Amino acid sequence: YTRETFLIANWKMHKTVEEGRAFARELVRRLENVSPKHQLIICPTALSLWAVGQELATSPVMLGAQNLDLGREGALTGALSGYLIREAGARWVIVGHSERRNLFGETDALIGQKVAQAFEAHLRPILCVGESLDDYRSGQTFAVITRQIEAIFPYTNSEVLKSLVVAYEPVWAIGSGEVPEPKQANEVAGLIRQILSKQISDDANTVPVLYGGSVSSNNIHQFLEQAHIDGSLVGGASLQVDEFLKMADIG
Ligand code: G2H
Repeated sequence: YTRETFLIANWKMHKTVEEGRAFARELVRRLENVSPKHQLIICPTALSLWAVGQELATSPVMLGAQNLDLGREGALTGALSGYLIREAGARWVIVGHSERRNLFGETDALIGQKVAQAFEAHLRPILCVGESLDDYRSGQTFAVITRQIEAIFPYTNSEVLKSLVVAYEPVWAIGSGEVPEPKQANEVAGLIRQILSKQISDDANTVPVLYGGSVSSNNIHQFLEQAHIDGSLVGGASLQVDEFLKMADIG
């Protein structure tokens, strides 16, 4: 099976509009005459989406948001719909990042609805799943991942599910400098595809599954060489253009 491969920058709550713009401008300049071997996506803060998108417009680099809220438009103070995100130039959106789950109290059910809303707004969702340290230590990894993936099934049909991207991010590996054994991450990525196959059978073989959590240019290749892993979602190491290009194998 051939699958798309990705390098996705999740800037989290970093970079002002001007800093985001400067990064994008530099990235576009460095990518002139280069055809990247992965699809590159930058996910800045919602505030910088438009400005960063303008800089990226003439390049192959795509734009993504880090979150979306339910609804299209209406009396929802502080909320941002998929529709507005799409209008601002994004084609992708991260859904269910562990920081959204743990720090903002997002439940499996809400995340399922957000995935559905993303599809409705013509955004491709990057669904994040991952077990906590306690889950990991008590051997619950597979059970937790299964629950998190299956939670989106009631809200999505098999047609849209084919264009899902999943990022496996063990919570204990996020921003900690600790990473799982690449083989172990590969096994979970395989499991993710197996769970998806219950819903979309063979099409699960074309759903990209990424690894995320303390990835940098020092360790990315050991993950990318795994059969079930199709790229990476990167936080801290995605904030510098040099490091980002290094991870993409572009000097
Ligand atoms: C995991 C990852 C990006 P970091 O959250 O989503 O962040 O690479 O900083 O661990």
